Amino acid sequence: EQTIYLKDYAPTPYRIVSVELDFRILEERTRVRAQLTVEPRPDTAPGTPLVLDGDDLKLDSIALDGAPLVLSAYAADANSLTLVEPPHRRFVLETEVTLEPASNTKLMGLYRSSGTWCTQCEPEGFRRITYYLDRPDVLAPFKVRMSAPKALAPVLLANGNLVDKGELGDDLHFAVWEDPFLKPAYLFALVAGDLGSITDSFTTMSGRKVELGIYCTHGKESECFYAMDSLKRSMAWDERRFGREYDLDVFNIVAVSDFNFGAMENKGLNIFNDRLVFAKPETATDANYHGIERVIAHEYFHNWTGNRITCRDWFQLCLKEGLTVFRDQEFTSDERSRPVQRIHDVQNLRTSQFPEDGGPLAHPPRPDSFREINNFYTTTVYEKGAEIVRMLATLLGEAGFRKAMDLYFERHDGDATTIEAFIKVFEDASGRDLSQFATWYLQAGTPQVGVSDSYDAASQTYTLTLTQKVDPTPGEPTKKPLLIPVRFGLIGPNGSPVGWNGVSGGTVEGDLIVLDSESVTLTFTGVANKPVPSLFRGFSAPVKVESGLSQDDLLFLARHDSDPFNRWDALQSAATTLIASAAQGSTWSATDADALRQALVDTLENPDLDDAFKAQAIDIPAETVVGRHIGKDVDPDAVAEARKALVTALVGPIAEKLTALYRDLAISVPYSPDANQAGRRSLRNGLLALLVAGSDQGAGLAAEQYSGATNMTDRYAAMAISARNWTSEAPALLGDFRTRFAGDPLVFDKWLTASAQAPDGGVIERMRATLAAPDFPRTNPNRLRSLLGSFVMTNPVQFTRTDGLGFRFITEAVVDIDKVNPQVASRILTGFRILPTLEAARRNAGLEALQALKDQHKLSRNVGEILDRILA
Ligand code: B3K
Ligand code: ZN
Repeated sequence: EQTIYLKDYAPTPYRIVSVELDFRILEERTRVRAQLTVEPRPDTAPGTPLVLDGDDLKLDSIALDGAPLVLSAYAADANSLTLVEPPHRRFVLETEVTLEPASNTKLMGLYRSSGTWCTQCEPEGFRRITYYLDRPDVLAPFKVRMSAPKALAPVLLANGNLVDKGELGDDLHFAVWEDPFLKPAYLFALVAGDLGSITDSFTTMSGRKVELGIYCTHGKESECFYAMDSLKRSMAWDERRFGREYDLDVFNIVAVSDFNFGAMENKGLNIFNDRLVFAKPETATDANYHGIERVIAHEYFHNWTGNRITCRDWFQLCLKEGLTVFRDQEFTSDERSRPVQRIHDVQNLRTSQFPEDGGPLAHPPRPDSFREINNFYTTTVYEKGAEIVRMLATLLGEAGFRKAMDLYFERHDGDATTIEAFIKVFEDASGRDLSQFATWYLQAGTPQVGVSDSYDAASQTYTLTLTQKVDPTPGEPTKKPLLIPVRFGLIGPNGSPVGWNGVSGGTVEGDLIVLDSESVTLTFTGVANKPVPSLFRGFSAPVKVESGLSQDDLLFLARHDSDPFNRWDALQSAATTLIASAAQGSTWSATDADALRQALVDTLENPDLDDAFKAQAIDIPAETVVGRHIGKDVDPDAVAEARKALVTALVGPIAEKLTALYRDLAISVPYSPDANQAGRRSLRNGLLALLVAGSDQGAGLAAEQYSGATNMTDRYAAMAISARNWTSEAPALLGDFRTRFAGDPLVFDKWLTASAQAPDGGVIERMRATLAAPDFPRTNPNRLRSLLGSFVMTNPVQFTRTDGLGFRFITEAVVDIDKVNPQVASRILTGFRILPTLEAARRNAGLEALQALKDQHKLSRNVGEILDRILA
């Protein structure tokens, strides 16, 4: 298998001046004619071959400047088209290919989803549509003509503006779309189908009116309004916060049900997985509404960070993705609660990115080699990438960050650029040397920060030592120290901040310590009392902190820290430590449990905290988080047992109080997805989770909530909590849910997820039966991920069974899925990254299953790469 290296980057010898595409869509097949105006670059030697990418293509005809090419002038196969000696001047290359979109199960290129023709081109799908220089640094204006049977496809959409349309004979019609903005092929999109729609408009800050449309299956129109509202709020926010205005006259979104990931930012024509568009209270949860708002915003924000400024090559993916995730996180923080959003994002980072960064699949946010680029759309590129941008914002301050972003847009609009250029912009705008900071992009692994301190009352001196280290990751045995921004405060014995009058030994800028070497010792003078340090406020860097704080100090911070994130984090650490030590054979003292319980009660009873925050505060860390904290020789059964025991110890004495609170939090007004109501529901469901796991009355309460629920948030929570605790009611609730919502695929996904999380020994048998049912939609990514993705990522007890049944269930499923859709298969396989953390028997069972997969099957490049990296 071929590895691609960043160091081999070179621009193409030819540029594509313009693109004209003609799609003749018929029921069975689609003919694609491409006219590419091509020109050699000034320094290209005459006679240099032109090599276009293809994937699974068959050339029907080829002409140059209107004349058919003789056989000796070119070579064509499924994966490339070479002009042996193209003219040394501008010329027009015309090719024709025939596609069969209905049999395209990889869902890359042109395919059909429930009858609708649609495309996905990022990163390398355009080459499945026509021969092309399919790479992000080849930018061209596109004109697209399409014709299709009117009955099958009354709606014809592509990027840019509609410039012509009309009727043809034989019940066909056509449309012509022109996109005036230069773009790489990965942003190309086309949709043809029989779709319903809702429309609206947005007037930009300079007064231009933009027509907005959301297209969907007929009958689903009324479920698109929340997405439309999110879109308009996103457009307004990007103007306010970043001065970015939309640039075309139309912005369309299409919802399709077969899609490899969340959504795609094609210029002026975003295509969405329908789970991130459709919402109504009876079938969508608060989390679904939240997700829709976030992803609609994310794709819209790509118009500037991704489309107007794109990536030079795929190694730079983080340039657009990390930055755009940062932007969508900021949007949600401004629209909802900032601390709650921050906790949410950090929780996500810790449950998915930290495990990736600490295991066999670790890679830098800007990797320098890959075999299959689709395997690098990872949480490291996206979420760690966003943390890096957030650190830049922290270092530069709000005004400094905005100034740098303005310069980025001004300097690079229209470019396909690099991480280096991005960093340079921040250096130029701030006057700071960011060369050490840039290491965050180039080095894998989560830094571990150690803390030690001492206080000398006589001299009123406080000394704080911070150290950093990063464990080796695949291919990177040694690590460089990073520049780590540590936002901090010192808290005195009475809970209020302690000041100082001088500090030496390192760089402190206001409330920011710049940790830029392996060890920094700061000496603060004029410190009146022995403080407790509150470090990494707002999670100012994506690191693991070994704070060395006692349970007492943690619970002190949980009560007194002025930083809400650290209050939450202190509770999480306190609980994680207790569960982890119990899972490793020690027991917590009754005092520890009492103190933690009291801290939880104080949090619940604090009138100054909002419900959504309280819900996060009482959320006892998941088994996977504790397992990660333990790090090696993990026995997931022991972790699950210890967690359950702690919840039981915490809840036991206050079960009545929690039940009363749970009852008080019921909502009597009609459902609304707004942050306040959602926060109240999440607190109530958080209490339910505690009661089900830790008391006898919980299971009954959940069953009662399930039957009485008037919205999906409450109904799903009741069912999922019951399933995760495998209560005696769980099978009945799952059964009812399945029939109650039969026929709604997105609700079926919820059932699949909850089913896959059941910790009982029968879960694998039940999943096998589900998959084997003749009507199981085995080519739909949402269904497969809901069942198998949830199982590998959130059911460690059954997935990592010592007898290997869980591992083999997954490898067998991966073999089948790989034949249909390699991207989905390889994503599911990444669940095996957990192996190095497990105790030997489980680890070996997992390795055996992987080795059998490797030895016995011919696998796609996608799956092969992941497999080899985990086995390495
Ligand atoms: N840019 C797309 C992701 C494409 C994934 C290809 N495997 C959606 C997004 O990040 O916004
Ligand atoms: Zn993105």
